Amino acid sequence: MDTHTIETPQIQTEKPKLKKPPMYKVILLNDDYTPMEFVVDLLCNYFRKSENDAMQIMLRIHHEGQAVCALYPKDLAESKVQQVEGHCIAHGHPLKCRIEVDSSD
Ligand code: TYC
Repeated sequence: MDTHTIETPQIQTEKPKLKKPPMYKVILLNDDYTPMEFVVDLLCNYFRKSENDAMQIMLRIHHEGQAVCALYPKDLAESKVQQVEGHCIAHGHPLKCRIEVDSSD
């Protein structure tokens, strides 16, 4: 054994790569039956949109078939979908929404 060897402490120079938790898009889908006014109210009440933004989003869904309404961590996105669909069912409207992982970063 070499008694003169001095152990140099290992210093971590690289930053630990901390990954942010993935975010999920809540996407509302178009249908032919849910009234436009109901969708606007829903966007204001469940997604805290202004009346103006809610109207624009509702029209985008109506014309393009769907639109992203919000980004949340997975558990919040899932519970938002449940709340929104529950509200629609309670009022007899077929509006559906889904979530999709946001792969933009
Ligand atoms: N297309 C519906 C109508 O003409 C309106 C609508 C908009 C429905 C958005 C669902 O997610 C929706 N009454």
